[in-house]
This record gives sequence, structure tokens and C-alpha cells, in this order.
Amino acid sequence: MHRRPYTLPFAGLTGYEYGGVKYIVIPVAYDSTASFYPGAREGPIRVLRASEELELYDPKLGITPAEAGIATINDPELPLGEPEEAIRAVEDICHQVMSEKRIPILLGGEHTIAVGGVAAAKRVYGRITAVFFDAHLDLRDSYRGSRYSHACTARRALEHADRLIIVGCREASYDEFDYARKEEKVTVIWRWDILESLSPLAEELSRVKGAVYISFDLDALDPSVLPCVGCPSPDGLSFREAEEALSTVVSRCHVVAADFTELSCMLSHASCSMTVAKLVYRFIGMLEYYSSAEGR
Ligand SMILES: [Mn+2]
Repeated sequence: MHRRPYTLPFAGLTGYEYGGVKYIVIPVAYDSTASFYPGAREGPIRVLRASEELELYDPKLGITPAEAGIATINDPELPLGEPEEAIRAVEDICHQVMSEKRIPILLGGEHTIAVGGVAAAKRVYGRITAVFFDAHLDLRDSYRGSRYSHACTARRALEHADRLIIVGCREASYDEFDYARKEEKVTVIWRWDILESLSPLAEELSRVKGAVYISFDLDALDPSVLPCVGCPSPDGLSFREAEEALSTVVSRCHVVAADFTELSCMLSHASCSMTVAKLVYRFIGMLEYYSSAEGR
């Protein structure tokens, strides 16, 4: 006998035939290497539950993003203690979705799942730029004995990405800082670089060619906006800054996949899952808004 509860659909959207949808939400209830607050595996279900309360019309964008078709697949069963296998499973699912020219939106779960997403994007699109939003550089080669720790996410993603832009960062070990400075493929746009304007990000993106994968570690946001993350860090992005930064990427680049990770439920706060649901839905709205404007 095999029992697995079916996941909730994002924004309560049911009734879509998988064949007709453009956006595939993939809940990834994976956490295995949390070093501060655990609980990220509860993140996806909380976001999906909150997303049922979203208004489907987005008055800021003036569109109904749901009309493009958003389907949610059942969360994959992942080997929690086997990070490499779990990442490979995420890669396989993303590869399938992207091979069908659909856009996977991963809901984490631990940030490490981004490695699977970036690897799949590389396989499908050939050249890939990863744009990471993160309070941390995550460029350690290994952390507490694991090369697949959440603290190594960007370093592992670099094994697949042609370029990596890390945005909103404000925490790093000296070794990571030094590595980022020396590694030609990496550009860091520190939190203090974008306090006044997002032009350093826009300028960097003007040099990007080919497909872009966005990884949004939710600790990029300020803890006053989103306290419930695995590894909070002060002086983060406001919700509006995050929106504008995402819009800066989406309006300039061909975004092929994204993840939103590290919502932790240990510090559960009623507004947190709704904040994430809203950010994800607005992001899908931006993709839709700019793709219809440019006929992508
Ligand atoms: Mn982080």
C-alpha cells in the first residue's frame, strides 16, 4: 500500500490540463542541511495554502497572471539524507518541464535545490546565467562536512552556470569574499550597492546573453518583511525593492526558471507564507507581462 497526500494547487488553480499551461509550480519539501533554523521542508505547503487566498487579478500589473495557466505538480519524494540524489531528482523534474518549453517555479525547501534547477537549465538552454538573490554568498566549497550544504549552493551552481550574479548580499566569510573577487564568472551586487538605485544590477544585466535562471533565497528580504527564514540577516530588501529587482531582471532577460526557497516554519508568523505567495504570484505576473509585451 502506498499513501501520499496530494499537494494543494498554487492559488487554488485546478482544472487545467497540464498540456495547456505555461507555468509549473513544483513544491520541493526538502531540507537536510539547515544550520540555524530548520523547517524549510514545511515551506511549500504553507505557501500553497496561503496562495489560495491570493486575488487572481493583479491591479499593479493590470493582468490576471493565472490566465496563462499555472499548474502545480505533486511534490516529488526526495531522499532527505542524500543531498546529491535529491538535487538530481529536482534536476530531472525541471529538465522535463523546461524541455516542454514551460517555466518551472520551484518552491523550497532548502536553497540547495537551486543547484538542480540551474543544472537542468544548462542542459536545456546551453548557456545559462544564474541570478541569485541572497543575503549570503553561499560560495563555500563545503560546510560542516557537506559539499551540498545550503551554504555551498552558489558554489555548486557555478559548476553548471556560465555566469553568476549574486544580488542583495550582506554576509560572507573572508574566503568566500576573496573567491568571489577572483572568480571571473561571479559578480556580487552587495546590498549597499543598491541602496539608492538598481542601476548596478541593470548595468550588469545588460551584458547577459542567453537564458537566465533566477534563484530567490528568501533571506534576501529584510527580516522585518519576512522573519521566517532559515538564516535571517538584517538590512535586507523591502518587498518593493525585491519586486523592482525581479522586474529589472524579467524585463531585460529571458528568464526560463526560478526558485523561491528557505521559508522556514520554525518561527512561523502568520504573514510570512502570504508574503511569499504574493511575491511568487507577482513574479509570474511579471514574466507574463513582459513576455506578452515582447511576444516571447
Ligand atoms: Mn541565504
